[in-house]
Amino acid sequence: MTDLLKTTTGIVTAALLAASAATPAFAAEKWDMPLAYPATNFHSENAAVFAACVTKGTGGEIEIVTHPGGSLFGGADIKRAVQTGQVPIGERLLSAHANEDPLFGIDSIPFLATSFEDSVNLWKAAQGAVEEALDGQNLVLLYSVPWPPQGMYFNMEVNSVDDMKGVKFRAYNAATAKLAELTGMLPVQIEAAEVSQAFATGVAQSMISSGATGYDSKLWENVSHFYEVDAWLPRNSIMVNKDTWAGLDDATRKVFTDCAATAEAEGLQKAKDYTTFTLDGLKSNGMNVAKPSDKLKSDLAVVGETMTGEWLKAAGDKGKAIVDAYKAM
Ligand code: PCA
Repeated sequence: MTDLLKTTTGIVTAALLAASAATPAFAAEKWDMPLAYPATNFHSENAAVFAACVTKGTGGEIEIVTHPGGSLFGGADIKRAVQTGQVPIGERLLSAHANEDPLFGIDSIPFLATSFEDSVNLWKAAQGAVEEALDGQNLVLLYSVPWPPQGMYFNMEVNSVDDMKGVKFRAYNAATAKLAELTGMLPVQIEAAEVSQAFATGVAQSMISSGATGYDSKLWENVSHFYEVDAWLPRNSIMVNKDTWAGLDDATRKVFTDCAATAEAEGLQKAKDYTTFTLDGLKSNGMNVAKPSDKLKSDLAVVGETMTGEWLKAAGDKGKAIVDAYKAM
């Protein structure tokens, strides 16, 4: 290389470095994403894939970092953290906020939608109204994925609602607390991250949840029975702060919505796969996994009717329109 060329190369390199320091090709941002459930749970794995999709799609301009297990914010605080911009994005079980708007509890009405197929249809009927309610709270919904069907855990055989009287019951939202109340159990609100401890210490003796959360919490260490009552399939919703969203350009938003559409579809499939995997896991760890007796089923149906009536009353015309649209599908 001639001296002249060396010098020229040096000048060009220096100029490029100076330019990139002054005006970086992009302003890389790290987005912390709190998740309430353990890293090995399918929702958390799905969120990690979504995060990688956005990071890749934006060329690293926005790097989403997931924080599973309630390690950054506990489940109960995630929605507020996103609303107020403490974090730009997060995942939350929306039905736990039905006290703010009954529409958030649409996915926890007993025996309204009891299969994955029903859950998808109910969501189709409800999505617009739920998004509108979230918009009013400074939130933009990105995607939503159901949990497996909800069944009941007990540390004894249970064949009727009478058998449940006085049992200490772990609740995760208003609907589960109401169910406990109507069946004579004693509800206590506990996030999934604390479920193992609650059962180990006797604070809780029963809960309604998926095989997934029982499996994640190694519930076989403290309970013996899981009844597949298929009461409902609650959903996790992934939400972005609306002000943060407003600051994104169209191309970036498209990366988010494309990754979200993939995550919603793949999350649904993961939920189905995880249902079988975790129910098998409960069985192989010694639990009795069974369909409810006819008596238990009919007892719970009565409780379901009461709760459906109460929800329809609370949710008014908007709620009725969703349920009617769903039933017409
Ligand atoms: N697991 C979560 C919500 C619904 C579910 O299946 C929990 O028990 O907290």
